[in-house]
Amino acid sequence: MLNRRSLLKAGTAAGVLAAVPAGLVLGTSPKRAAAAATASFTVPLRVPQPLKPTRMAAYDVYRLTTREADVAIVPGTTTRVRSFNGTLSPLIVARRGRPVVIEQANALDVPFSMHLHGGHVPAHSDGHPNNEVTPGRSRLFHYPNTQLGSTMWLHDHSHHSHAENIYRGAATTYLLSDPAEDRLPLPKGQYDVVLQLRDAKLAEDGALVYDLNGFNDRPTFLVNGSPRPYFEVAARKYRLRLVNTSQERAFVLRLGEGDEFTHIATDGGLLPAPVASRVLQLWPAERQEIVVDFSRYPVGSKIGLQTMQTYPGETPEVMRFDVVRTAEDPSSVPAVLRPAEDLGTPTVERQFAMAFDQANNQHTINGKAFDVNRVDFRPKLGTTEIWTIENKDAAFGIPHSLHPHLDHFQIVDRNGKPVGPSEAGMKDTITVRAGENARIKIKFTEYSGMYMFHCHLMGHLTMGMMGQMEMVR
Ligand SMILES: [Cu+2]
Repeated sequence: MLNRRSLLKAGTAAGVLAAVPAGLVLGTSPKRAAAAATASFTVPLRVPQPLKPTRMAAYDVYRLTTREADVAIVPGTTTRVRSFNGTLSPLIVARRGRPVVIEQANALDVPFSMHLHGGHVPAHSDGHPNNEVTPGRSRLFHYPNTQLGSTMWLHDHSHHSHAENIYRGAATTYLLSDPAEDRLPLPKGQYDVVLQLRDAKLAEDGALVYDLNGFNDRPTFLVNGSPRPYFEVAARKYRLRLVNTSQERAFVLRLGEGDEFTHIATDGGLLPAPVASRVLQLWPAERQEIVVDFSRYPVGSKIGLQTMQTYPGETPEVMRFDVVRTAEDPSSVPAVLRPAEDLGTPTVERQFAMAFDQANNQHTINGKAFDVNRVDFRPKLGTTEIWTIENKDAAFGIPHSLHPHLDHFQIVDRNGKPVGPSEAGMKDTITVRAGENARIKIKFTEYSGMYMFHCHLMGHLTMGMMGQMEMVR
């Protein structure tokens, strides 16, 4: 557990991180342990290949076994990880309109409660901590896939092991393809690539070092489980699906010398319209998708992807794209991607005050830490609500996020001002910086039962920043 002093230190450093303009190196020196030394761009990117269903009927059946495995992260060493099916960053590609059933067998020695982050799924398949799969047991998860296409991810939601299970590698991208989206001329096939980004601390022997409070001492960036890899690309357009599976790290990404790319999608899928961008924020649990046109670079070019928010001593490089060949490119980014949804007129308002409770050394929502025996509120299905999220930790400088399960939302405003076009899409996780506030509009539909809402910074979540809501008809 954290003591108060280390937590306060953590809060201060996080605040500095959140408040300082992009490009600056910030904060106090993180403690350094002997770390596995890997030069940047020496390891090729692993491109996740879709898992094959074990059975195909009216739905696709997958078997996911959560278990420990030894994998090569740093060349010459092995790293013991917690994995799905023994690999880092596997991929499930599902199709809208075609249900998926996953049989999850838990071969770890800790409980596991699988949650499809971003999934519109029945309560019994949502990974509520009460539905943990204990070691040696298995459980069926039913994902109807009736929602619009998007990039989601699977991770543990048990209330005691989730942070460490995610840190030790158990994170699977779940890509929901969509026939309507397939008709758009966006890059497809080998030119549509998932990039799972996270930070980590690796010991000299390659072991993952886990410390719930070590958010500023995870200097190695992994992309699909490889440290600062290079990726050989053709001189044409690529769709890159970025997923941040970090415990607490925000990536503020820049390509090359601040080169332009096209932002096309976020948590809930395609934006209403593409947005020409040069900086991309990717907070924990968020997804952002971009199209990069590598035809603007001559063959032989090497283009870095960097994060502009680093702790002292960190290397800002995340990965590198090496343009190695030319290729045909029939793809394009249409001016209209997906019309904004009309969520209706809100009739219910709720407040979410996110704050660190110094006296009790816990993180709270509306003054309360998570209690599995308390239902915080009961939304009526089909009703539109406005939620005000207020980050009360200006003094500590701690950012917080809010992730309601079951349905996506729209951001109405931040600090009273309407958000720009890059935040105009459907979201499922919103980060609010210290002392700031935001309003979201949300409408829960279809499934009754118990669902969670919580901060997705894993240290905060573990220290109580979660509640539960019961959907009622
Ligand atoms: Cu938080």
